[in-house]
Amino acid sequence: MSDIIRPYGDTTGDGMIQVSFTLPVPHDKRAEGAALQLADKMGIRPALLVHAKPIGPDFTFFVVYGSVNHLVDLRDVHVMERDYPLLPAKDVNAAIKRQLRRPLVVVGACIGTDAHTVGIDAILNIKGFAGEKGLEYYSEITVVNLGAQVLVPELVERARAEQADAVLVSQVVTQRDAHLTNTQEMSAAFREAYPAGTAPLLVVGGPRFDEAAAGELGVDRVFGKGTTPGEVASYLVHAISQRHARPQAPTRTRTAAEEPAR
Ligand code: B12
Repeated sequence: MSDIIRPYGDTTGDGMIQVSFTLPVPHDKRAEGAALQLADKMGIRPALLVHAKPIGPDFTFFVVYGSVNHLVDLRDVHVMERDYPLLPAKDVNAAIKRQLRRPLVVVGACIGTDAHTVGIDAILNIKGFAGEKGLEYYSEITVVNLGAQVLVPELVERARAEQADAVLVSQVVTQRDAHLTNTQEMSAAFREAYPAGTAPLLVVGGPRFDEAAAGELGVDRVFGKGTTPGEVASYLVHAISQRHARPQAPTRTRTAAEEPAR
């Protein structure tokens, strides 16, 4: 296969793409002309207006289909590859037992005003996602799911109270980059609340995150759309083992009084 590719619509390499957008004008002939002008300026030539629908009195939604000349060079595409092995649940449980000698505690939440809990529930709840059971299914993982609209101080407090090994945060709403600022606020709060090197693993997820952005967000890992619980469980085991390999990161063992009745 060639490294240089073009989009495909009717015939190979015809460059056809489809885009949708909304313009702040009422739906009429002029609005449709405006949509075609935008498409032309975007290099979609010739452009066909395949859908136009008013959204209230002052806005119009468009779908435009047409050909572009741009080429994609696959050699210039850089993506974040998974750098840990995918483990079946029994191996995850065995690794936690071996490394921690107690269950791994995970505290999860949607923070800020975000009320989209389906994503974090897909990862945490026993029913899981995409045919995989959620983290609650793992005998060696204790899940505390705080639900939606959790305030950052509340999350930090609960993570401390539960002696969380990992904090899993979901952010779905991206309006005004809320997912980025909320995540940065959250990671800063954990850095402030814990002595250096002792904060829980901070993991954030949601459909519009860039998985390579962990550093700038101050978290250990970012998961994007389509993440499965098995990927998260495997990552947690991997990250915990990395931490154990680091001498400065103190490990926590449960006291007899803390042992859950199982
Ligand atoms: C269901 C839904 C709702 C439900 C939420 C119910 C609930 N309990 O969650 C309700 C009706 C309440 C709702 C409300 C709103 N919604 Co809504 N909603 C959706 C919808 C249709 C589906 C989201 C969903 O459930 N996806 C399925 C899950 C499984 O996918 P996921 O979230 O991506 O999660 C996966 C990964 O991202 C990842 N993941 C997610 N979180 C985490 C966390 C961790 C730690 C990890 C490891 C992985 C991970 O793993 C998951 C499994 O793979 C989307 C549109 C869409 N099709 O996506 C809009 C959408 C998210 N909503 C949107 C909006 C605007 C709103 C409202 C503001 C609407 C309004 N004006 O009131 C409100 C906001 C409410 C609030 N305060 O947050 C917009 C957001 C736009 C944006 N740029 O931010 C969307 C994209 C719709 C749109 N196209 O406009 N919504």
